[in-house]
Amino acid sequence: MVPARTTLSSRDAGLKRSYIGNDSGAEACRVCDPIHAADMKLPLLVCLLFGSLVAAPIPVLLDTDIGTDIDDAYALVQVLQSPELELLGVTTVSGDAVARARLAAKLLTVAGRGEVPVYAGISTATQYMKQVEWAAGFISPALRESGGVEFLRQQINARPGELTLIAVGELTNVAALLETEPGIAKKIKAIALMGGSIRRGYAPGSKPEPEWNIKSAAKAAQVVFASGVPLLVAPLDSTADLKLTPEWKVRIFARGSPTNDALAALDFVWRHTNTWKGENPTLFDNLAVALVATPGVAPLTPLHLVVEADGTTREIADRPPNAQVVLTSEPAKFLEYFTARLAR
Ligand SMILES: [Ca+2]
Repeated sequence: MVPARTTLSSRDAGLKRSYIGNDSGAEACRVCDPIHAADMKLPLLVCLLFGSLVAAPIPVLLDTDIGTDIDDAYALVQVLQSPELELLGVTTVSGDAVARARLAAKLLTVAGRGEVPVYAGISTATQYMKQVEWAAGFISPALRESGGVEFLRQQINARPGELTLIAVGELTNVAALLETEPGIAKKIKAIALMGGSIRRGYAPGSKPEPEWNIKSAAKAAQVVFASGVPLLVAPLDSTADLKLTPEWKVRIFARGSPTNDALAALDFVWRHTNTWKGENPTLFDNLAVALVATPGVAPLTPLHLVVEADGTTREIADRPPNAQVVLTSEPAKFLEYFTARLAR
């Protein structure tokens, strides 16, 4: 990885501090567990001091196109398996957003988190989304078949400046949110998104090319990149080589939990029906989740990015940064991080 250090704005610096606090918090939790504390013969006072340093989980909203590529299903479980994060709700976008919401709600229920609100957002033209059949007919009091953008708006207004939005589909819902209320951008702590292609494309060594999430709704992406909300961006540069090959999946599926059994079923459906003949999941969206849960998981480079009408993302050298971007990654290191979380 290129250890590019970032020049953080005061707002970004606050974001960074809170993330670092949560990293240390996980360790502090273990230390202050009564059983382990007794083993370690730590005085109670030390534990109390550590306890005071434990940061609250980071409240997040997940906006997803779960049901087409498989990385979204893994990303939803990844959020649940990240103790640094508090999932306030899920919204869905593109294709049949209602069917996607049904899928997210069922997966959450299998995971024992059926109380998490799931709202369908904006639907668009029909897409391949065979996984949604796994959740056909699913109903839940937490599932709403419309109102995704309004749900996001209400959540953000209820806690201005506190919520991070993790956006791992096209940016249609997010742009609609930003356009629904003047000034709401300033109330969003950050948007972590998977999208773009800055210095390479899908294949190693290839030239940049319009990336799916951006090109599917380029105007929406333009709204987001011009919004002034601090952006954490995971483009193809750092995600396209994150291949979840069978040896990693064996570790995840051998966990034997109902959640991972569900992932195995969804992975199988995806593997044998996806229209682009993908064999191994690419963990595109999962780096965006990790950037929020675990700052430092990948190096950030401050860039000013603009979105062209065709979905090309271009860096402009002489403008102030509008995004912290991950340009490189170490696949084996990330896959170990990811697999350990899902297999725990
Ligand atoms: Ca996605």
